[in-house]
Amino acid sequence: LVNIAERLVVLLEHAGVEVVFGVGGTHSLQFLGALERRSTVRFVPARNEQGAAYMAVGYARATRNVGVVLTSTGPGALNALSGIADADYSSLPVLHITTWADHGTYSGGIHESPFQSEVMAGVGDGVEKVLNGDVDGPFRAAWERCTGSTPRAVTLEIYSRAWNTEVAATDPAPVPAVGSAGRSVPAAETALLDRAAAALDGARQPVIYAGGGVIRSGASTELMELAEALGAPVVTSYQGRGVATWDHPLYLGAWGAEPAVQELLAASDGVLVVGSKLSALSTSHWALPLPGPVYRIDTNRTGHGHYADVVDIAVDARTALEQLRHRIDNPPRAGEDLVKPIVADVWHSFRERAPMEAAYLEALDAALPPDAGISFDMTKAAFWCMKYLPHRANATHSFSSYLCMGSALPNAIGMSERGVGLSVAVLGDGGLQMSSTELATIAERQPLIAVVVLVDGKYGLLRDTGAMPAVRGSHELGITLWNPDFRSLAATYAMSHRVAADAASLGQHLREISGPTLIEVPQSFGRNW
Ligand SMILES: Cc1ncc(C[n+]2csc(CCOP(=O)(O)OP(=O)(O)O)c2C)c(N)n1
Repeated sequence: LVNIAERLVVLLEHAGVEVVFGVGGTHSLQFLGALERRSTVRFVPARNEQGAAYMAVGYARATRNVGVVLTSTGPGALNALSGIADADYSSLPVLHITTWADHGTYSGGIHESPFQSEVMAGVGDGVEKVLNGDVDGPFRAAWERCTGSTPRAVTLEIYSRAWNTEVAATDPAPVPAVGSAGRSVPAAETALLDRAAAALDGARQPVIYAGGGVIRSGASTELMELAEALGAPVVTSYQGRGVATWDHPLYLGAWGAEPAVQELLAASDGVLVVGSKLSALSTSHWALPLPGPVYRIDTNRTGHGHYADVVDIAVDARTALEQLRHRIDNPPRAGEDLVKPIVADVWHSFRERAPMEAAYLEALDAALPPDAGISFDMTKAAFWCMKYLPHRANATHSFSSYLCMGSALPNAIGMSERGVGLSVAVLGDGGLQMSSTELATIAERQPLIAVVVLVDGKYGLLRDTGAMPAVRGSHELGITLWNPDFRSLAATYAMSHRVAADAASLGQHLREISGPTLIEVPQSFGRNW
């Protein structure tokens, strides 16, 4: 016999979980004890549950494995909400393990939160509860939802008094491998795939729009093979920017707001959207024209509030792309001829309107190793990077589609748990202040990490947005902020400190990095990305 805490560790091991990020509590100490005794799954102690949740998000992005986060009843669980909501918004597999306490009627119990399950269910894909001796069933149900054809964030709530219940130490039943769900084509979707293939194959100028779902289902190769078969230019969302690199003659990148790309789409007569929410961010608030017919491969058949004519096809991205590829008969259109002048035009316009930003991005690109993990916070620099920082085939990027400030630092810590290469967080001084508690996690684990902080003493993005006549925001109130001395801050957390006063020195500091380093960039980027 083993107790539920030990059983849960065994279940995690069997599911291939390598690491749990979290903060313990009196209600979850038994689980920490079981982790310590078995020592099969690493535990990364975050300093705040929001940090822990965003570490799980970064880890899930970098490894495509399930990110696991541990919190405890009430305040601990609620601290993690934005990270869990973010994971679910971005369809990332995150398993949130927490506890609950039941006092029947209100009795002022420790962390008593009678609403906890409803709140958790509201931000993610529901809650599985462990009440008594059965932990295998709820774990399996939660795992299957996390790793389904649309990955989700799911909470597993263990009753805080159930940990010591003993259960049989049998071999756990195998759980589905991550990425194995949804590889078959539901019969109802076959006819839609036929229709989409015919529309694209017959189009004069087909275009493909790819989102993060392509990367998460490991379908980048299949996407580009279909693009080549059609001769279709490929535009991406911010999350889809890694599907190819700029040396591919059909690849445009996350340029949905560029006038030349909008013209290209306006002139197209067949669009395939794959694994994308068609979010405001990547379509310049849905101004990106998508003239019909538009088919969207997405395992959630949700329809779209702004692109009402989109026809959803509920098939896993990789499977759908393979199937579409087999249905293409016509020779490819000369999409490369359309892409070439757009690429030249976009780069020219970028370098002309933003020479300082372009220099920093070039330095960053030249200094990053090909397998770097790089996360971006809600700093203006992030928006420039999303659009214009080249992506390497083996790199991972992490950017909160949910636009949550304070996410990039823990994201990079989570990415560093993939165990190889350099991790870089790019954030503003505001974003650093929102997450600097996790510098302690860095000090403890000593990952190869660069924390690149753009220092302007302001919430720069808010200041610039507020200055727009339509907004009339504050000039100083809630905008200009006190900053710590970053050299002392780095020293406190046993990190190296560098100042990159220009682009070249940013590149140099990144190339020379040998341990946790805080790189201060005394610069505010523009807002005209
Ligand atoms: C959790 C959260 N709180 C508030 C905001 C609103 N917000 C968006 S950008 C921003 C300011 C960011 O400032 P900073 O990190 O210094 O970067 P900068 O804009 O100066 O480059 C704020 C407060 C947010 N996106 N997320």
